[in-house]
Amino acid sequence: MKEKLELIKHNTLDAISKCASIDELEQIRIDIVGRKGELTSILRSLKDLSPQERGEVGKLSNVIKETINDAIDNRKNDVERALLTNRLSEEWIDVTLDKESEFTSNNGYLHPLSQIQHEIEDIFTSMGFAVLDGPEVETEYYNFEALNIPKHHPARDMQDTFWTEDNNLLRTHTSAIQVRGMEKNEPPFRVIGPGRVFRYEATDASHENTFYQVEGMMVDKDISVSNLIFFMKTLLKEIFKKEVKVRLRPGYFPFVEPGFELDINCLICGGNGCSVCKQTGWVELLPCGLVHPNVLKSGGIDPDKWSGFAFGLGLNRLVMMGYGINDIRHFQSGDIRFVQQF
Ligand code: FA5
Repeated sequence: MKEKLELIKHNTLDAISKCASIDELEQIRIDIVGRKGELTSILRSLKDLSPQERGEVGKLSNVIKETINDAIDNRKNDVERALLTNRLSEEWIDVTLDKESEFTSNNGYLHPLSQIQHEIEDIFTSMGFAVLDGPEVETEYYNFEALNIPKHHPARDMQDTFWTEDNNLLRTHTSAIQVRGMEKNEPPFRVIGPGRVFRYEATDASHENTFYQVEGMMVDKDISVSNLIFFMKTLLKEIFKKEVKVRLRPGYFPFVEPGFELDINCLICGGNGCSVCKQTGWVELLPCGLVHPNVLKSGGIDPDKWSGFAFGLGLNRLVMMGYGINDIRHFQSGDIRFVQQF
């Protein structure tokens, strides 16, 4: 009996040492020391032995059982460690790979309009503005009525509009985001709203039917034109990294009073006149003004307590000025040679 036990021990330890899988090790445990295992059956049959033999064999069986259990546990630890080391070496990522390597060179990059939008968001968030979003398909209310442009008002003709069959429209300007901003925020607040806008108009070197704007709005106590000019000048200085010649002239927008057109000296031709500035030397870039009391009212804000400024920056023209691009139609041309330059 003792030899039989020693043989089981020898064979089992040998099998354990060669085993490389957790499941197989568990199977060995079941087969040898489990409830119906080989060793357990021997222990059960001890009753047939003489009392002296029973004592010796019982003791030996228990020692062997313990040895086998320990060997299985140790081997399991070794196997688990080996599996983990394997995984670590297979799933290893080289975070130090340099930018120019094969891995990264085919990644996409941002369109110049997205780049400028992110830059403007950074400039304004650093001055305490929150960034808002709004839908591209808008209701008449948000695009016109809440902005003091009621039905049949001639100012609707200033922005040729794409209408949908259910009487909604493709927003003609990001000013619709102003209204949503007023509904969402209690004054005082400062928000900007970047986005794509659409107009039903003929295209030329400086006009597109689909272009980008960034709306801005600040509502606080005693806001004046000098607050407006400060923020506009800070923006242009940060964008162009130099002083740019600007001019402010009266402009009519029903949602501001007074309203202005801020033009910058054409950076394509240096002010001499070209197709982009329509030979005037100036490019209309940043209409702005003090928020009309009716607009504050439609946003649920008391115009006797609060005042504000708003602006609507045309992003395509801004990028054109920054890079000397002489035709706005390049932005949507889908020509990879154009976008690869930025
Ligand atoms: C507006 O859209 C007003 N919502 C701006 C505004 C906001 C005024 C807040 C006052 C207060 P306007 O239609 O001028 O205004 O457009 C604003 C800017 O968008 C223009 O200065 C120009 O840079 C750009 N823009 C307008 N039409 C086009 C077009 N067809 N193609 C490219 N850019 C355009």
